[in-house]
Amino acid sequence: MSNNVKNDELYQIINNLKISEEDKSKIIQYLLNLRNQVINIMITGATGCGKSSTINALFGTEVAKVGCTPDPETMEIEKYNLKNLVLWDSPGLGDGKEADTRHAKNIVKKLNERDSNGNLLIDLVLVILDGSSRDLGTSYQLINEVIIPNLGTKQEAEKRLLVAINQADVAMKGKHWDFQNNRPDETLDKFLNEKVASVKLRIKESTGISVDPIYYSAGYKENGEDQQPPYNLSKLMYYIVKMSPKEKRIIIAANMNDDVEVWKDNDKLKDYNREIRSELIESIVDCAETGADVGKEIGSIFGKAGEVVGGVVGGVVGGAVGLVKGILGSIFG
Ligand SMILES: Nc1nc2c(ncn2[C@@H]2O[C@H](COP(=O)(O)OP(=O)(O)O)[C@@H](O)[C@H]2O)c(=O)[nH]1
Ligand SMILES: [Mg+2]
Repeated sequence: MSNNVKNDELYQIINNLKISEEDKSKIIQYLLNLRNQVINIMITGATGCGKSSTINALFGTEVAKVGCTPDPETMEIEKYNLKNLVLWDSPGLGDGKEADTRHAKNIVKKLNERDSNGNLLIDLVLVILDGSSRDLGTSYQLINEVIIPNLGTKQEAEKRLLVAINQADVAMKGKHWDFQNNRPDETLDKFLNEKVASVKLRIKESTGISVDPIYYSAGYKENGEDQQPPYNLSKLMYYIVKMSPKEKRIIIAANMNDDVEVWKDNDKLKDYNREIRSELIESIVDCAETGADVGKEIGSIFGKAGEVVGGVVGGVVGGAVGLVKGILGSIFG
């Protein structure tokens, strides 16, 4: 019964759109079919690089425990089941020879796993690097020797690998971070961009694979006292959305953190929140195979709640995320 109620809600929203009946039913069909789709993302990197913090920032708090090393006995990959989204949190290298061998083996196995349809299970691998660390040797080893050789062809590898440098705020030991505005000053920005370039180069030289690394900060929370919101989290989310299979992108939206604070502070190279919104709308229009004019109409529901916040943050990843999650939540239950 509850399912019927939820469906009614969805139908109502779609029905109110000023689009053809045919397009309405196409969209509803596409969204309902998504119930049978699951997106799988692997998140890996050295212990302490900020995997748990990143997961919590992206998808809402209380998902992963921060500052916890996985059980050294089992060393299992941690699995987080969200709404049709599965996160595989796996320790990278640097925990000692024996542990490293086990971690590598687990990662290789997971990367080669296939779902019941025979497709590769992992849609996207996010490798997180600790931006405050001078020695990224084990991270390069993880990327170049463990992950990339198990991502398939060059093309497949480039499509499925996202490298992100975390802890941008403490990359220069806390210096050159503008705490007032929660962003790096010019010196730190330059330093981080050089780091991005050098990571890109090291991967390219070793494997021939071209990645487009970004830097960000997952932020931190300590006992509810000392707090710092993330920086460039929308940029990270934009890359995640863009690199995910088109038909599954909307699932990510259904799981985004609805705390507006986390999406506020980003570099100005792009309006990432707006870009995410466009990507999502485009994915619905494309996957449902509706007319081109439909995008604008969908945009009108996606945009509405954004205005409530007073235009501080636009698009889905602003205030609208709550509304969109509401709509999508009615699909994914
Ligand atoms: N300053 C700062 N600290 C961070 C950031 N991300 C994570 N941390 C801290 O780094 C430590 C390890 O983070 P955690 O998420 O548990 O790393 P994991 O082992 O990879 O899951 C924790 O104390 C976090 O609060 C960040 O962007 N900036
Ligand atoms: Mg962790």
